[in-house]
Amino acid sequence: MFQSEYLKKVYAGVEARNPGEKEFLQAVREVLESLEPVVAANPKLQEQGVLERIVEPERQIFFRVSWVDDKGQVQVNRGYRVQFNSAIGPYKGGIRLHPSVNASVIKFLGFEQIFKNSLTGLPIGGGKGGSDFDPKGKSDLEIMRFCQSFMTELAKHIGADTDVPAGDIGTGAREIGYMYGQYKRLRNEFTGVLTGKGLTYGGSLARKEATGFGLCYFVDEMLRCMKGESFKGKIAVISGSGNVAIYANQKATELGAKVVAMSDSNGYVYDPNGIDLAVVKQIKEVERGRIKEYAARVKGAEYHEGCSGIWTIKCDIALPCATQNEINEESAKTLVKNGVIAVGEGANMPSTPEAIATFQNAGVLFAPAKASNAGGVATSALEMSQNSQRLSWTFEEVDAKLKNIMVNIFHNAYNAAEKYGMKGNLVAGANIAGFEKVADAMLAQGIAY
Ligand code: NDP
Ligand code: 2IT
Repeated sequence: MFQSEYLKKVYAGVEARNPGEKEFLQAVREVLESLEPVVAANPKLQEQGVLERIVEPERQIFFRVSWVDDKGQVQVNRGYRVQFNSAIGPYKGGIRLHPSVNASVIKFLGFEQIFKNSLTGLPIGGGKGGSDFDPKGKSDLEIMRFCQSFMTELAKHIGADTDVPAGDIGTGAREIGYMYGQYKRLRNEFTGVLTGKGLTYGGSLARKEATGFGLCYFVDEMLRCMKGESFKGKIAVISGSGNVAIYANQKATELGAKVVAMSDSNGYVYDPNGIDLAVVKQIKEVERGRIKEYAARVKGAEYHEGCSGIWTIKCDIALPCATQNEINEESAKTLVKNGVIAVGEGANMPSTPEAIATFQNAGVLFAPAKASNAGGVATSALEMSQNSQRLSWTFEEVDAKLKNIMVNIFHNAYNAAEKYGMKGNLVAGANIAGFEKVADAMLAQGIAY
């Protein structure tokens, strides 16, 4: 519970205004709890209503997306764009296409994006969008028609200096391509309005790899500085088998770990010899198939139905890279019992509050998503810079900048936690370090009376 009356009041206001939005409330509560010592030390935050302002999106756009399927039938989905905070730069954040998308999910993602984007050190504000459209089982033409219809409305609200969307669950290079084509048709303008673009039309080298690589750079630095350890010789388990999971696997393996399990929303595969990533890429990136097929193709691998079972596999390092709340208290306890030494969040909010407490109380190194998965959006900001310059940097240049950014985020989060008497608590440190820059900009820019 909150110590400060001010925080209590702010949180009660959020609850009253967003009833039943459990993911959004979960994300807000965690940040506000971390800010107790900051609020106590800076009375201006209360005087200027900074927290009441930061928990309310600047603008929310909910819209109808109608499109025609291959049978000629009209389908209707709901589109979302939440422009949460533009204090330090244009709104920036991905577009999620998944049937579970609703206002609570988009608002929790948009809210966390404010602090994550601030942590990157780059000038980007926070936003998020998406739709309850389910890309699974749809033809390429259906995906194209949906993306065009989605962008027909979204184009009215975004722009290279206003709001720059990107990928997230269900939105990869194919969807970004269709959306970019439609934006250009409508606006007659070739600008960096989306990131994660293809390399032939303004995309950045290393953006595809960035979230997974960045996660491993962060975890590597955390292991080194807080435990004198590294990925070398460690057993790792990575949930998911999408963009983040695949490139987390690649970098963890490069750094010397053996990744023995991956999953999707149906189940997980366990391969004691180490996952053969070329097979996963073929199934997931080329064929758009299910992870189950891995066990049919690779000798010695097993498939198990259900996704939470992946956390019962004994490992040193766990990298949840699928979705929110995928590690609950029970799974966290099992990981701890099996001797996990570090958990690095690749997905957004994959650990429940009880799971985080379980890890922290057991002395497990814990890298929170806002800090550890910021490499994706950081590289998106590097794509924006390249688009503005009309230049393309090499893979090595982008990758070196990404690594530097992730190492800095670790130290900023670590130092902020120490400064406020919570040494080693990277959850609090990331929330505080991300918040301080945004709060300073909000104070400087004043309030419109
Ligand atoms: P993808 O769509 O490429 O992959 C998502 C993966 O997670 C798939 O394996 C998917 O399985 C699985 N998954 C999705 N929903 C669920 C669910 N409800 N239960 C179990 N598994 C699920 O998305 P990304 O890899 O891009 O995103 C993964 C996570 O990383 C998300 O939390 C996202 O917000 C976060 N993230 C992404 C960034 C990026 O740059 N792409 C940047 C920072 C964070 P299935 O195929 O069965 O649906
Ligand atoms: O959650 C995230 O940070 C993303 N999905 C990436 C956002 C972006 O703008 O690259």
